[in-house]
Amino acid sequence: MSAALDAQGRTLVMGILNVTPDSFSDGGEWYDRDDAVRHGLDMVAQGADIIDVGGESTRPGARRVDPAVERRRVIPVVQALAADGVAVSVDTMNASTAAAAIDAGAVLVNDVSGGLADPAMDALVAESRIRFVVMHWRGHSDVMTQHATYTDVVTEVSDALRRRMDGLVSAGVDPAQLIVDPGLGFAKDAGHNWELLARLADLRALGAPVLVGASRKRFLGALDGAAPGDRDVASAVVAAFAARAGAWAVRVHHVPSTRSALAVESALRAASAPLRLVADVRPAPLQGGGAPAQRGADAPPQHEPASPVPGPAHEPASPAPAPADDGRTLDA
Ligand code: PMM
Repeated sequence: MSAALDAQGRTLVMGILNVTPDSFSDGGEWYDRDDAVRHGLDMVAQGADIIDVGGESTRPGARRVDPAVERRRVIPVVQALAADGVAVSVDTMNASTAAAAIDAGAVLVNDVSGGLADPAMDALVAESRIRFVVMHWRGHSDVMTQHATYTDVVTEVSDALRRRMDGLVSAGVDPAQLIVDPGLGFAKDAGHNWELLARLADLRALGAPVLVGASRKRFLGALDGAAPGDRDVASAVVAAFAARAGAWAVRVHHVPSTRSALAVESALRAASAPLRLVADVRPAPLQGGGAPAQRGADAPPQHEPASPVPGPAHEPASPAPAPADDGRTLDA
């Protein structure tokens, strides 16, 4: 399993490379092989850790693409990037395309159906030992909006991901191969997406790294009417919040703004760590009325979830200074 996919003390950046004529944001832009390879290398130079190459649009209403056509689109791009030392992921629901991409050097299979669309996918993942993204999915793009009904979206997505992980493990997959993704926008309306983002840390209880794909999606445009190409600031802000919730990686179109946002989150976390440490080891000072000080809404959020689950090692990127014994506490 590729070391390039190990969290390096920070949330990783997966750059999106759609070799399609019709993806919702960048359809047609990287349809030519050389343009696609150049864009992939540019994203790496901008700080992408992984390049996710896809040949089938999954925008709402999209029609399926013949796997042979998909392979013609993606395999030469996967091959060229992998030969250049890039960690390549292939965004496909087809086991035949995934197998060809693995042969061409891909180190990760990103299946938006989590293995549900192609009955041959589980066995391929088990045999190849490839890392595999299990995204929450309720049906193909032409019907998915009909399935956007939930009583408790976070619990239902979490339970469905758990069932899919169990299915893959029964097929012989090592749990360490798996990465989970809530599938924002896939059979989810804007409210569902926001709820999932708000409770992203809950998904870490599944025990697998969490990938988040919010970039340029419609629910971000709904905030202010921005067109897909004008949603990178909103996408970067979501990336920072996802990192704060412990996301392993974010899947994005615009790498520079994402890296900036993640750097801000990382610096803030590093700066808040000593304060938290001081507050945690000292008895809470009494306030005027004698009540213990509260860790209320103003307190820095706990970065790690309550349950100890594997995931990104969210140590500060730079070593945090030792806690200053200067009387600073959260209440100061
Ligand atoms: N979203 C799209 C495509 N692939 N893969 C994962 N793992 N998660 C996502 O949210 C996701 C995905 C939507 O299409 P795009 O490539 O145009 O963003």
